[in-house]
This record gives sequence, structure tokens and C-alpha cells, in this order.
Amino acid sequence: MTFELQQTDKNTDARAGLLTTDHGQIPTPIFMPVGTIGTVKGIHQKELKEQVQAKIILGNTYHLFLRPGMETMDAAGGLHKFMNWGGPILTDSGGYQVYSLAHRRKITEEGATFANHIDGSKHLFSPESSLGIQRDIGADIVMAFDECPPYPSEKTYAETSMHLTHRWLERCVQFMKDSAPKYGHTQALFPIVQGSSFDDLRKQSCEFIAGTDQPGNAIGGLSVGEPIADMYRIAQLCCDILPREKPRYLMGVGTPANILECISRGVDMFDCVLPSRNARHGMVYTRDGIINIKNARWRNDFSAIDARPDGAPTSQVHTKAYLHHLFRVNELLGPQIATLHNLRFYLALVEEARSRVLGGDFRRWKEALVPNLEKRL
Ligand code: PRF
Repeated sequence: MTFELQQTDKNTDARAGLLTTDHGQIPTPIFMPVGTIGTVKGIHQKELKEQVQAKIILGNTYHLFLRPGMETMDAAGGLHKFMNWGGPILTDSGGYQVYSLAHRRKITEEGATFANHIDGSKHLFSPESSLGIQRDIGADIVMAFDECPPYPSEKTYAETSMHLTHRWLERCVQFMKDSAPKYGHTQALFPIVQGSSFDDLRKQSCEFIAGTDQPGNAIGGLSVGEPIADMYRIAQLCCDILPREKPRYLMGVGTPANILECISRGVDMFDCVLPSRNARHGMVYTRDGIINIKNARWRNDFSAIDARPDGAPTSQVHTKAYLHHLFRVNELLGPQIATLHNLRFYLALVEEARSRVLGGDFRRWKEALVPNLEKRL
């Protein structure tokens, strides 16, 4: 994997770059739709490629390990083949999902033991087993096994946890050296910065992970309930330290406004369940604000869901009244159209951020747009 930094904005820390993987190129900044368990919920790979125009998707080690399991993954020849997605894939390492989904979690020096959320069976994830599973899945970008401390955390807890994440990272780096990719394409390891909302810990963590000299770096432990101002401050602090010639990935962020604000602070890559999950509940993002399509207000609104030329084709040909109807009668097509819409909306947003950086007016554009994005229509 290589990263070419193509342009840095004059007025902000926003950047335009190009990531090259063995499964294709990714212009940055980029948003990665979440395909937790081998599917971006509700939409087909053909739509993901042609309508959403996704450039890279995310999968989860935790979920794929439990189902279908690595025997099937191995027999399938990896996730790209299994799900018939020819583009790049990034996998999260499983730690975060253990902390948020599993039961009876216990963290030791070795790793994290847990009872899974499906049948309660017990497992251990370690830096080596997480990366081993990510080798089996065959993602183009694999994430280090980390601990994400809850918010708020005592400083002593956050500090102990950060050091554990750093020791785990050294084992991840060693495992990547000692093992080989299984399917003939390369896999890049991204370490993860932790340190909760403590500036000095974050600084220490950034310096440590940058020192391991991996192809890209991630910022974890944000968007876990902290005030938005903390998230922006920590994102800025991390971007100021992490090497400029490598991609920076902010994990699990966020709203459209969060994404633009963090692009402005120097982040290149994002993933979040918000656009797809909220779509299934009838929440539709637009450049004028957020629509709750179930609201009676839309019953006889025969305007396009979104007439913008960079919107989803299905949003151009279907009306708000029709989408309202589909949600009211609980038809599957409702969440499907809304998911296509929201994912295309997020992709169009980062695509325009990129072209504004290249064109030199990113800040003016962002400042005019952000207040609208948060409105409820
Ligand atoms: N670590 C990992 N995955 C994550 C996070 C993290 O801190 C977050 C935090 N928002 C989302 N996904 N491994």
C-alpha cells in the first residue's frame, strides 16, 4: 500500500491524497461504508460499487470470526471472493467490538477473553489471533489490536490501558513480520492511538505509534461519548504529531459535520455506522439538513428525495412521498433506498471536500455548509 499526499489546504489542515492498494486506488479524504459481517446491510455489492461509488469498505474481525468463521473464510479464499467485492477492504481488529458487544470481558496482558453475544461461547482475542484472523479474511488494511477505554476514564486507567495498547502493538508488528498474506495481495497494518481525552497521553501515544513506522495511522478512542469540543481538540492534536506523509484514519466518526471538521484538522479516512444505521430508521441526510421520512410532513411531497447530480440515482427518480409510504407500510425497499441515499450522500460530501481542497476554497465551503447539515427539517 502506498499513499501520495497530493495537496494540503492553505487555510486549514485538510489534505487531498491517493491511497493505492492491490485492490484499487482510494482518493482521500474518504468515507468507508461499514460492512460488518460481509455485507453493507440492505444493499448489494453492485449497488455499492455503481450507485454509492464506495472506494473501500470496512469489515469486522469479531463478527466474521464468529460467523461464518475462519474455516469457511479460508475455504472461500478470503472475504473479497466470499462476498464478491473486488475493491479494497479494511478490517477492524475486534477489540472495540469485544468491549461494546461481548459479555464477561476480561482484559489481561495476553489479550481479551469474552463470551460472545450470539451463543455465549468463550474466546480469547490477542494481538496475534486478531491479526491471524485478519490474514484469513484478507483485508487490504488490517488494524492493530487495541483497548479503547470507556468515556470517562480516570487518568490512571487511561494511562495503563494506553501502555497495554502499545505493548500489544509491538506484538502486532512482530506478527506481521513473522507471517505472510494468504491470498497474494499485500496487507498494511495501521496502529491505533489511544489515551482517552488526556492531551499528554495522546501526545505520548502518537509519538509511540508513529515510531513503529507503519504505512498508516489511526486515531481510536474518540466518539465514545466525550464532548464534541474534546473530539475536535484531540483529533487536531493527533494530526499535528502523526506523520504528514501517511494516511490518518479517525475510527467510528461521525456525523457529516464531524467529518468535515475533522478533515479540516488533517484526517484522511473515516468510517461510521450512522449513515447506514440511521437510514434503516428513516433518517435521510441532505445538504439542507436531516429529514425524518416517517414524518407526516412528507406524505404528499412529490419532490425528489435528492435532486443533486452527485446524489444516488434512486434518490433522483423516487419522491419523498414514495419513500415515506414505504417506511409507513414497512416495506424492505424503504431502508434500501434510504441506505443507498445516505451512503452516496456521505461519499459525495468527502468527494467535494477533496475537490475543494484541490481547488483552494475548502474552508469557505465547509463553513457555509456545516450549519445546514445539523438542521432538522
Ligand atoms: N478502536 C478500534 N476500533 C474502533 C475504535 C477504537 O478505539 C473506535 C472508537 N470510536 C471505533 N472503532 N479498534
